[in-house]
Amino acid sequence: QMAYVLTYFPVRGRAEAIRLMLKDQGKDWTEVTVTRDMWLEGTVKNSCLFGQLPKFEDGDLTLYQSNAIRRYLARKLGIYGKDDKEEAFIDMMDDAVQDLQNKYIKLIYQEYDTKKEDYFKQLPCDLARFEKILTCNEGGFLVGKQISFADYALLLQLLNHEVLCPSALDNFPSLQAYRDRLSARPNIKAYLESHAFKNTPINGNGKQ
Ligand code: 0HH
Repeated sequence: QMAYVLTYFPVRGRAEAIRLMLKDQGKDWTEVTVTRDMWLEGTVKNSCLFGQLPKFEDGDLTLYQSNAIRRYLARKLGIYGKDDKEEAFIDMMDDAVQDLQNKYIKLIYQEYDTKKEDYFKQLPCDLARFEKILTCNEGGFLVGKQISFADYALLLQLLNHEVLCPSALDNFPSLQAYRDRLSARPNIKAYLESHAFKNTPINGNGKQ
């Protein structure tokens, strides 16, 4: 079987949920790193279907759009629920995580110096929703009894938010337990402790 190829910038950004999923599922891939200079030259950008990265290749299949890539791999690796109903719930949860991620990205790239206090005020309200979901689901994951692609996205958002605001999870015992449990999965633990993860900035503008 040919190796997967993931092409992205030297940041965690929109590739990290793909990387974390592949690591946890024990899959190898080749990482192609595009630097700022390579990107600004224009040839790579022009070759991308929507002029953006990440790009993901599986043999002769080339995909763009990080969430399409995540769902493709989730289907292929069997981490997209056990039936149609779970699949729909996983989509719903993932969309909710995306809502949080979009707020985070807006803060980091557009409002970091002006709206941080407002963001910190709103954050407990957003996290409380996930706290409740995880408290109510005895399976230990967002949906059902097995990890899904949405869990990797939520774990990364929790880790990113703790960097932004170290006390973010203070009043959320279920979120803390979830963060600890997922971070302790052997492949995830090794990855989170790796040079590759630790030395890759979260965002492209140096803010975190
Ligand atoms: N909906 C798409 C997806 O989810 C959005 C992709 C996207 O926004 O896949 N790609 C951005 C990079 S993500 C992109 O290609 C943010 C990371 C920033 C790191 C930048 C490093 C230096 C780049 C000069 N942006 C480049 C562009 O649009 O030209």
